[in-house]
Amino acid sequence: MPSGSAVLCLLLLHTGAHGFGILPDEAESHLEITERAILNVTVQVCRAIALAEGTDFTPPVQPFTVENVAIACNTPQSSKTFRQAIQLITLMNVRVDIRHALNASFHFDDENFIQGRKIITAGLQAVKASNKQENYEAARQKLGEILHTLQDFYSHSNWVELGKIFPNPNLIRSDTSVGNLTDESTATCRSCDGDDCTNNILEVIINEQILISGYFGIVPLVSVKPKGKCSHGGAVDQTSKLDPKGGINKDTFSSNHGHLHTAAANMAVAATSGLLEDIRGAAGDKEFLQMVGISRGSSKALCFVVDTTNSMRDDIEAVRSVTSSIIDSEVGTENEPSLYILVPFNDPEFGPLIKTTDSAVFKTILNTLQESGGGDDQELSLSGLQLALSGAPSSSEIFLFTDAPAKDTHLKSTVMALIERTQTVVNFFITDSVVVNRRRRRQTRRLSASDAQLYRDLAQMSGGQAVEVTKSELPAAVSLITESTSPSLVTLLQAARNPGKAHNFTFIVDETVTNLRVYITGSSITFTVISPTGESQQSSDTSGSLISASQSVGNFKSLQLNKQAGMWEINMVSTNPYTLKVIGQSSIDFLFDFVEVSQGPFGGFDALDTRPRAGVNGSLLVSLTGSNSATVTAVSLVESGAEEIRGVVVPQGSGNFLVQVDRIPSGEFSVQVKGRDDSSSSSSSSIIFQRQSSTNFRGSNITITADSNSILEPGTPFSVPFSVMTSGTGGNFTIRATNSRVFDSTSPTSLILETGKRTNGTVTLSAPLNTPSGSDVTLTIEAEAPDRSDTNYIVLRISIVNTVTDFTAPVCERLSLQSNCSENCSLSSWSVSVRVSDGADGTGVDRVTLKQGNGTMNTSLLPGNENITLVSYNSSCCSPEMQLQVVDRVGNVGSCSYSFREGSSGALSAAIRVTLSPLLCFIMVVFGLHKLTEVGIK
Ligand SMILES: *[C@@H]1O[C@H](CO)[C@@H](O)[C@H](O)[C@H]1NC(C)=O
Ligand SMILES: *[C@@H]1O[C@H](CO)[C@@H](O)[C@H](O)[C@H]1NC(C)=O
Ligand SMILES: *[C@@H]1O[C@H](CO)[C@@H](O)[C@H](O)[C@H]1NC(C)=O
Ligand SMILES: *[C@@H]1O[C@H](CO)[C@@H](O)[C@H](O)[C@H]1NC(C)=O
Ligand SMILES: *[C@@H]1O[C@H](CO)[C@@H](O)[C@H](O)[C@H]1NC(C)=O
Ligand SMILES: *[C@@H]1O[C@H](CO)[C@@H](O)[C@H](O)[C@H]1NC(C)=O
Ligand SMILES: [Ca+2]
Ligand SMILES: [Ca+2]
Repeated sequence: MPSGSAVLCLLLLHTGAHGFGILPDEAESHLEITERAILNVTVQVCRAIALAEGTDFTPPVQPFTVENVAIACNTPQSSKTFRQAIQLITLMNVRVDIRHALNASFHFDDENFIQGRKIITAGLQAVKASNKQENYEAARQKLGEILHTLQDFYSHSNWVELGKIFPNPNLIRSDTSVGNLTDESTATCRSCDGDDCTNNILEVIINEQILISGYFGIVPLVSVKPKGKCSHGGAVDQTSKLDPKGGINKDTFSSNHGHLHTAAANMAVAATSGLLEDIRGAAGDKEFLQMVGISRGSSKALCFVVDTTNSMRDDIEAVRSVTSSIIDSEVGTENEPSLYILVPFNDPEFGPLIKTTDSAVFKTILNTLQESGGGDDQELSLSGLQLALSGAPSSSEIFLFTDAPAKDTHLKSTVMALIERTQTVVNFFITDSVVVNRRRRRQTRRLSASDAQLYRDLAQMSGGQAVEVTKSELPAAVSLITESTSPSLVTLLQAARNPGKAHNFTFIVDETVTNLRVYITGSSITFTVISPTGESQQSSDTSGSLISASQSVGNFKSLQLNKQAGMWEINMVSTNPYTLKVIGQSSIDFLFDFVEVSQGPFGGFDALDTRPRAGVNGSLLVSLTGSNSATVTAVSLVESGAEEIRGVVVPQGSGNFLVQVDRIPSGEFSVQVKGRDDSSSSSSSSIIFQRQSSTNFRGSNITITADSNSILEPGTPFSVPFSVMTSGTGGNFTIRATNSRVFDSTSPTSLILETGKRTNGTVTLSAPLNTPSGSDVTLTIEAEAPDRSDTNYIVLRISIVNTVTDFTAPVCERLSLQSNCSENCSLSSWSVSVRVSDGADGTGVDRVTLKQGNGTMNTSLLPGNENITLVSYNSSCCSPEMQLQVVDRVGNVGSCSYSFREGSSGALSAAIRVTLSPLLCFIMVVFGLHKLTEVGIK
């Protein structure tokens, strides 16, 4: 770059965003626009569901919040997963400004309308395909990316200046014109009048309704634009200093067209709502809610990873019986798991991942699970776990059952990476297996200490338990742990000591916490519990008043504490390794991501898909869930046996807090949050609370970057370029690239790194041709230091989508319409029959739903032609209108409306649009609408 130093200086001075802001401030940011639209459409969906079910719906008060919308949807227990989904979508949105800052198409700059729309429509197809496969995580990621581009349109183009009052419907479809475009040689702007840019767009552009956008470039002396073109504007944009000077963006109030900022932001909210409505139409209401993290029941997955080799008969039986009891006691309650996942593993096979929302289906699947084979006495437990970690929703709890060592220990670091990235808790149930020895005697075989240690390590870093029991103890152990899988489980404290060491732990119990429990794993441990009022009870004392129940099985102990708000203490005494975890139920919890403050032109922060940098400062984005009034007062990183590292907390609005710490530890640490809720209904004074991450994280001196916002097409090799750097000692680093679906892949196996210098590599992946569209694959790229003391990784979720060639929605053709409607509507009825087809080149009709109308609808396939759906609708005349929503197999959504009323515009315009040739329209007009409505249009 010729003028590098000048650029650098600019980058340091200007940290505005490009597009609507990416940090909340007084103007509307991408964050706020996205959240407003998601809340808005979610309310519409919940209202429609309530209406369909005949239940009451009380809309939340304005302004909508995650909490009040979750309550209005009758799913308050979903508020954490709802917040989590919105957070992921907004972080992916913001990332576009950081990763693709200078790519004009992502921001509709430089009049790049066709390419900009392509980003939106291709991404939208991927979102729809992912939803169809229930891969909501992948759907959220892609959705965030395309919403950025969609929203930028309203700030960077002249749509608002053209006087439009509705969003541009053609940005989300590929078979239409984006608008009236112009060529490179047409002038669009004049220079602003000093600071006044209110009239800088040429009248001819406005009068002829021509769609334009601003040019943008950040390199002084090098950035150019075609003659006469408008610029984006603002201090960073160098093209705005060239004639015609000034710009047209509406990013903030102080932008050149800042007077239109609010109009543009509102239009962006409406456009985002429109895109979400299109996704809703393609997915269905219930599925849309799942995409945004809302579900009936607990919003939690029940996820089992089960060894199915020969010796596992008893364990499989235990899984069956505990699942049955969970399902039987919780179906229909708010504790019911919203998703059931099973991953079997054996040797040499593992998988597939089986996922269902239907508890009856899950029971059947478990009943057909049979033990067999296994070959030698090591099994592919980590392969099974890797698959489960890639397919389960993030923050899930996984239960793994085995009696054998892992054969695939090389996956340990990959599994750790996935646990850290998804913040999943993994519990291991390790049983003694019974083997027949050479003398034909039955003998109990226990996992060797080193084999068990692998499982213990993974359990401990994930915040789970490694329970080691005999087969006969297993059912008791499983029910002890699974009975606490409640939707609102929170962690108050978790710690581990290895080697064991006496330590006094304290934790705050707040008024909102119920069902307070302590889990301890380890052998020969004694402890004393001390309550906030100073009462104490020792582990050996069975008659004390603090511990209301205590159960032990194998190396695992569960205590139930009598609730008392305030500071508790537990004094652990042991020389054996142990883990300690204090949990309870509460609606108040927190979410967080490690983020990196961007060095790019627009500042902002980007969520990390890697371990944070060790030894240097770092940032976290923390948000509280379950309360509108709670606030974060302190965040610290807790390293085992070391001093806590306290962060500086800066509120960001929308319930988000940016936390900056001076140093990310090199060793294992967890994240502890303390906070206060001043306006709680359950107490007059304020509530002081404490929560801790389940997951234990690590920092690293290695940084890995890779980008993969493109889409993997089955049958076509897909490249993922990455780069690795270390701030520690260089050398020959080991590189591992692992994908969750065992797709063919190539990657370097080592890279020579020099301290502080980036080194590039490429992973290629190929999905077999028969991979279903909408699947996803998790790719983990790891780099390990030569002495194996330091590892980092990047975890990428890549969507797999087939090329779509069907861009049009199914069409309706009315076959007949009959009515005998009279004055007394309740005594008369009308009916319509409609033929729905997706055309010869279409993918076929997937779904027909009744969007409006109180009548009954029946659908059937045309005998002999499965591509045609026949719809018959009968209704009382009191409900004079009906609307069908028709969706094809790739999610193109259309609608048709009918009414018995003569001249009803909805019915006729739809009919004309979808079925009539111009000649017929003409005939209709000539003959009058009345007649045709009665005879029906064929
Ligand atoms: C294109 O221009 C015509 C005539 O100037 C106008 O009527 C029409 O609304 C414009 N289309 C769009 C999408 O703005
Ligand atoms: C809310 O969403 C609906 C579609 O569900 C849309 O018509 C409406 O414009 C949106 N409201 C706002 C304020 O954008
Ligand atoms: C824990 O506290 C007790 C008193 O409550 C004290 O006697 C003991 O030394 C403390 N243990 C540690 C490891 O600090
Ligand atoms: C990072 O490097 C520093 C010094 O070079 C070292 O002390 C630290 O242990 C390293 N951290 C990791 C995670 O390897
Ligand atoms: C780096 O290590 C790998 C395996 O450990 C080895 O195959 C490779 O030759 C080494 N590269 C160099 C340049 O030493
Ligand atoms: C590594 O990749 C980056 C980004 O793709 C590129 O800019 C850089 O030149 C590459 N470095 C080397 C040494 O190839
Ligand atoms: Ca085996
Ligand atoms: Ca179609």
